[in-house]
Amino acid sequence: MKKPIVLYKRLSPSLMARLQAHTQVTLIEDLGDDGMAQLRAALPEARGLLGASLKLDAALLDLAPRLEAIASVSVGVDNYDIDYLSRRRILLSNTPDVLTETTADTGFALILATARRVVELANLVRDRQWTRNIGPLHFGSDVHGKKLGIIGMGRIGEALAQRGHFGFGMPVLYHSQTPKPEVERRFNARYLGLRELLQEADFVCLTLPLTAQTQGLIGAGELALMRPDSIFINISRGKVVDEQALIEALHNHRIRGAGLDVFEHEPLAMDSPLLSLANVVATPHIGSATHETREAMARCAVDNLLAALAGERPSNLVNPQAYQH
Ligand code: 8YV
Repeated sequence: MKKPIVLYKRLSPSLMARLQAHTQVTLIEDLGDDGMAQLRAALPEARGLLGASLKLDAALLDLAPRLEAIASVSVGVDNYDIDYLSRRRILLSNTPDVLTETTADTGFALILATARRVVELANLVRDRQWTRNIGPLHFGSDVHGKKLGIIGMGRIGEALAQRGHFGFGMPVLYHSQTPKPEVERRFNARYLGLRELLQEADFVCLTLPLTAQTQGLIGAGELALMRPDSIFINISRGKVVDEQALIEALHNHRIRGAGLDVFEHEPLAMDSPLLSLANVVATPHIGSATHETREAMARCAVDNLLAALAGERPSNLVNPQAYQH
């Protein structure tokens, strides 16, 4: 018998065919009121879930007594209550590695776009305001040779360090839970305390997961340690930062600018002050959003789900304590 699963993210035809060959798929694409009602109706029989960007809390998963596995199409797992899943022996998998390089590319796109004011000045051209040679009023700031500060030295942080060190000749500073000697060797990186990094870096980049320990890590006090000519980059999760404090620091030019791909609430509110600040480059959570990478992530999630439903250990198991061989 094919196990019933619920898919809450559209897959490519080939991956959909692969899932349908092995499972009985219910596809829910729109997670509005109707979609959520459909999801709740499908949960009682569901053995597996596959998707992303949906908080699957206990209230929802209590509706799924037969659930065996969740395959998240993401590396971040802050949408899941891992203790709850482990108590119920529900296997949670994610898709690390396949998105590392693409997300680090996004980080550097934001570094360059923010430092060189690319969006603001491209819009000046588009708005037919380029009427004379660009002068100091429109100058940006250099990236090459500047100090790249990375908070969170995991896979994506390392990929960012690689780009900065080899690509732009940037001294790499980093802060993480534990020092990383290999990273220091490969990129001549220097481990600093959080306060020292915030004071010394020209670019402060967040590449750490959202956890109970990192939520609100960067508040008004931390932002006040940054220099007026430094730039803040966030490609991790919006809730790692006190967004109101960041808005005030940007509005009062206590930092030069910010490149943000993630926000406390997404989509970003239409009346967010961040949308009115010229020194902000805001992108709609596009960290891993390329055709190639999202297909690779979905393929990885399908592999993880089919393995889990077959009683095997998925390659990217987030909660190994839930696995019974
Ligand atoms: C997207 C991400 O949320 O992987 C993550 O944790 O934040 C992004 O890649 C995800 O890819 C949505 O499918």
